[in-house]
Amino acid sequence: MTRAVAAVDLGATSGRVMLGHVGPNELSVRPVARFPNGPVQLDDGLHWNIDGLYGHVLDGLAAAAHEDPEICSIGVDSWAVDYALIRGGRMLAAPFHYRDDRTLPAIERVHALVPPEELYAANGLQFLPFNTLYQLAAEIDLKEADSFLLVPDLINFWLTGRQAVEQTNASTTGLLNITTGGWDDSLIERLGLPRRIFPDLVAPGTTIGVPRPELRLPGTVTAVGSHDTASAVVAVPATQEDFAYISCGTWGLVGVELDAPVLTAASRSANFTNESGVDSRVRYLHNVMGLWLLSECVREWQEHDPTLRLQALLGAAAALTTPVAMFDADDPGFLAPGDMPERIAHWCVSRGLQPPQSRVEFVRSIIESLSVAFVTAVRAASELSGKPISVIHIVGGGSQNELLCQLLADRSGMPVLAGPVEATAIGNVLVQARAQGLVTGSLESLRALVATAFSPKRYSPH
Ligand code: LRH
Repeated sequence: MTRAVAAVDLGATSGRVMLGHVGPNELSVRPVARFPNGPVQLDDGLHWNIDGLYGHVLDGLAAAAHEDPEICSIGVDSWAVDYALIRGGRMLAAPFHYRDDRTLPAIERVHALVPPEELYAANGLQFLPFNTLYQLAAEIDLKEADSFLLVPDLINFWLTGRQAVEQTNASTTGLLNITTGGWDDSLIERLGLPRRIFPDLVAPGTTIGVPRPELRLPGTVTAVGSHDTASAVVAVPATQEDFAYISCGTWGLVGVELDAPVLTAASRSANFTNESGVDSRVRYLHNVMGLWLLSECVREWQEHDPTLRLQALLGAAAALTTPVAMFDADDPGFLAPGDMPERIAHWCVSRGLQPPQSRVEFVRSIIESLSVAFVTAVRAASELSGKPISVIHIVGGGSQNELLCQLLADRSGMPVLAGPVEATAIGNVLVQARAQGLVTGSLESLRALVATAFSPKRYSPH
C-alpha cells in the first residue's frame, strides 16, 4: 500500500498543500503548493476569498497527485469558527472573516438569552467576540439556509459532495455540549437557531468520501483534526507528560492537554477554553494575540516602505540592548485590523509609558510582550488545571523566532523546545495516516514519531 497522503492547511495569512509520507518508522512532509490568504473587504464587511482559496486547493492537490499518484488520502484543516450557509447545495455568501466587527451588537443579545456563566457551563469555551454562536446571532441569511458548514467542511463538501461537520472545529462554534460532545439542542433552541441546519458530526479519522470523479484526484477525503490548532497539538513532539504547548502563528494558542474539561469560575474568568482535541483529548488553552501584532505592523510600514523586510528588523530587535516598553498582548483592543503601531503606542502612552521610538523598538516590544503573555498563560493553564509543567513546546511560525524562544525560556525558567514549524500540516498528515493504517497507536506514539523526524531545538533558561 502507498504511504502518501496530502494535507491541505489553510491559515489566516497563507495556505499550503503538503505531501506526507508515513510509515511505522517514517515521517516526512514536503510542500507542493503555497499561496497567500487574507481578508477581502466587501460592502457588507470583511470576508474570505473562499473561491480563490478553493482554486489554490485544487491546484495544490493536482500538483501533489502529480508528484505521487498513489496518494491514499486527502485531509483539510483551517482556522476555526468561520462558516458558510448552504441552501440546496449552494453557498449563500462567502464566509465572513472572524475579524469583522458585525458580531459586536449581537453579543449582548446572546448573553440576554443565555448568560455567560451558563454558556461556559454548557460549552466550556472562552469568550471570544467572534465565536460562531455570536456570528450566527448576527446572521441575516439564516432563514434562507438549510445547512451550515465550517470552512474545512465546506472544502470537503466541494471535494466529495458530502456534508458533515468535524468535531474538533465544531467545538469552537460554542454550540457543542462539553459533556456529551454532541450539538447542544437545548442551547441551540434557547438561542433561537434552527437545529435543522447543523449536519452530523464526524470524528477525526472518519472517511468523508471519494473526490468527485471530475476532479480526477486520488484516494479518499478523510476528516482530520480540522481545527488547525487541533492538528498542531497532535504534532507537538512531546516525549513526557508534563508539557505545555504554544501553537504560535497568527494567534498564540497557549495551554495544556487534558483528559477532562475545567469548568470552574476561575477558569471562566481567566478566559480559558476547553476545545475538543483529536482522540477526545481536551485542548485547555487561552488565545493570545500572536504574530498578528507583528504582521499588522509590517503591513502598515510596508505601505510607506515597500522594501521593508521583517527578517532584518527581527535581527536588529534581537541585538537591541536598551529597554523598551511592554504592553498587554492579550488586550482585545488589538483584534481588529489596521493602525497597529498607532494602537500599541496609544496603549503605552495612555498608561504613562514611553512608547517604542523606532520600528526596531516596536518589534522588540511586541516580542517581549508576547513572551510575557505566553508565560503568564502557561502558568495559568497549570494552576487552573492542576497539571504540573516542566517543559514548554512551541510549534508553528513563532518557533523560528529565536528571540521569542529564548525570552520564553528566560521568563518561565523552563526549557523551551522549538519546532516543528509545520506542526499543523504534520498533525493533519498523521491523523490521515493512522486512519489509513499506515501507523497505529495513541497520540503519544504519533508524537514520538514527530520528535524523531523533526527534532526540536532546545532553549535553556539563562
Ligand atoms: C488559529 C485559530 C485559533 C482560533 C482562531 C479563530 O488559526 O484557529 O485556534 O481561535 O484561529
